[in-house]
Amino acid sequence: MKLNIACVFAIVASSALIIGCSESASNPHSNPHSGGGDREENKLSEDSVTYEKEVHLSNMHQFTFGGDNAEAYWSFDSNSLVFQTSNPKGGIQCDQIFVMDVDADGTPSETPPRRVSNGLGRTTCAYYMPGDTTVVFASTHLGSEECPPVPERGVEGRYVWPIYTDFEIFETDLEGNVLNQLTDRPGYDAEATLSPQGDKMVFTSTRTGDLELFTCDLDGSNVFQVTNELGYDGGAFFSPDGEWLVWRSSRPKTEEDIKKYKDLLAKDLVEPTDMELFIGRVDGTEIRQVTQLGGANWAPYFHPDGDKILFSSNHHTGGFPFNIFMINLDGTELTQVTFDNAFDSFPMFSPDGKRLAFSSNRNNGRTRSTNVFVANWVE
Ligand SMILES: [Ca+2]
Ligand SMILES: [Ca+2]
Repeated sequence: MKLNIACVFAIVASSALIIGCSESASNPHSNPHSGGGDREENKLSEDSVTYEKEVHLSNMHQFTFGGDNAEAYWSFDSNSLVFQTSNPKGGIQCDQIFVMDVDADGTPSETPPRRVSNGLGRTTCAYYMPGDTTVVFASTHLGSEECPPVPERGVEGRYVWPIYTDFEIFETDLEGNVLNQLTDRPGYDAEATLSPQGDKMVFTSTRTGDLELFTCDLDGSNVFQVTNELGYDGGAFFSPDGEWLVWRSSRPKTEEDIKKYKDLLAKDLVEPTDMELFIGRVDGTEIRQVTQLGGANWAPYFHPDGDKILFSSNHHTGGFPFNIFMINLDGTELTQVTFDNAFDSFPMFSPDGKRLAFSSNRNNGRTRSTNVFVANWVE
């Protein structure tokens, strides 16, 4: 059994290296020391899911096993996670929303994860509402009850993300009953997250013709546009004091890049390969760029102190792996937090500041599975 896994790993590792080399050849930020094998040897033990260099993480536990599990975000009481899962082999053809509980010692509850979306259409980006008895997430089910088609690769075969215009944001209880529809405008509305104070929501919408951030009250009223520059503005989270936002942006500058961006957006697609992190006040003032790293810098989340940001990036490799990094708000002191050789992303601190949830391809038996992990944060 072990031999088989080792063989599969060798094959996967060598093909990953080929992809990595061909993609990083054109990236000035590529790191020649990013080979996969070294990192695997850094694991603390054969059973461990933690790598030796991951000094900010301890007591790490794997919470899902198989399929594609991502965007796991904490409840306000720090005892549960809401996340999205697709697992065609397990009968989940496209992303649906699940919740699962975290025991007091940071291990998975014996109660298995349970679905809270209604099983229709595709869903994305869920977040607990204050009180932890309802969640918000985006769903395409009003457009069609089937899973929407996944787009083929874009220009020159490059990776693209679909911007499904059927996405509207809904609030449901934990049994899958839709209680409220919070958006009702043509175009994409998704990626809702809440302020830690539980008084505001931020989301991404194409209602003005570009991908922009908007805030609103928790019933969907008082919509306010935060960003208005050309490029992908999305995936926003509030600072611990609720006064700032951090998000990912693309800023196409050349005529050629602007045309490419607009042409893709007209087809409801976006290329997520060139993104940097921005912060700004919730009223849209004092917007500034935090990273200038190159590659894809995304999935940002504020450190509980409010003076640093954790995020996922491939600036160091130009392709794979993606790892979680930490950086000061002024762009200094870049620190690598995770060291898996494939994919680490979606870091989120529990509201009590004790734990980090994230999604990773580590320990997946050399499959393509992405799973949810929870670790204690070590300062
Ligand atoms: Ca809409
Ligand atoms: Ca924009």
